[in-house]
Amino acid sequence: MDRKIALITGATSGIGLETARVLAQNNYNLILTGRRKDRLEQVKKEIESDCPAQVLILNFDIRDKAEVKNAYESLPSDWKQIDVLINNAGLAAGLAPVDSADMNDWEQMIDTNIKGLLYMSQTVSPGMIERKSGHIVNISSVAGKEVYPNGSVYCGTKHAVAAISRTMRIELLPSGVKVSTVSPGAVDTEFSLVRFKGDRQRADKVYDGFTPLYAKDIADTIWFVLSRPSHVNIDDILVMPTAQGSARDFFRES
Ligand code: NDP
Ligand code: 8X3
Repeated sequence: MDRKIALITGATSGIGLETARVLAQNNYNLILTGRRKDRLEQVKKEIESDCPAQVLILNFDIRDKAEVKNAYESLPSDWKQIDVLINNAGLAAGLAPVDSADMNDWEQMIDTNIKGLLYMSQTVSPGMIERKSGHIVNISSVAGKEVYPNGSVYCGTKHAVAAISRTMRIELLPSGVKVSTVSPGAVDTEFSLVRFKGDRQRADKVYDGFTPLYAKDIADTIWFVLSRPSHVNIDDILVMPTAQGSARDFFRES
């Protein structure tokens, strides 16, 4: 295969889906993951009909470490030589203070955003280390740099992603494997619909009165990070909508 291989977690919507489209146009074959199998099949069909990329889908829940390992083991051996891992799968569940938030939401965010990312990294990085080549891109957030009320655990998970990324960057120095963090502000994806458990009105209000980022903006940023020369590592990049100045400051046209 002369195309490189990228594994993107959470490729059924939003940032992961757009990143799949961008990388397919830039000489990558893709391994796409997520829980919604029908969507994965749809994306595979779309990408393979649009460009010469090959797409392999892995349908599993990233919170389950046995499923993560089994999914990787099910890959044909040449597909196990993953050049790029995009740790993108993640979510916010709820928006509530510590004294009354739903503990199940906490479990879901911690298990997905932190533990899922770790399971994927431990599964894929040994091959990269052995080959002395590879790039891991972790999707954190402005919430990995700042906090906001009612977002303690989501912010906590994204601070953890930032800390894990910085640690892995140092651990992987001898192997030459790159580690980058991409930290977006508000991106109009299914993120808020998931956070508010299907409440479309509440989700839409998040993006009211200003132009948010779109998934393609972050996919293009990821491509920028990946396409630097071999001696350049983008350690961390914060990308915000022009109308957003911090996790809490937005300029909204009324
Ligand atoms: P979406 O909800 O559109 O996409 C989230 C993706 O994560 C989906 O493909 C979903 O797939 C996958 N996912 C969620 N839980 C699991 C799970 N348990 N197992 C496997 N896959 C899972 O949101 P975004 O594209 O916005 O989010 C992508 C990343 O970007 C997240 O890490 C998010 O925290 C981060 N981010 C988002 C921002 C925003 O404003 N949108 C800003 C900053 C960071 P499926 O449901 O099919 O399993
Ligand atoms: C998503 C952006 O500000 O809702 O990471 O936490 S925010």
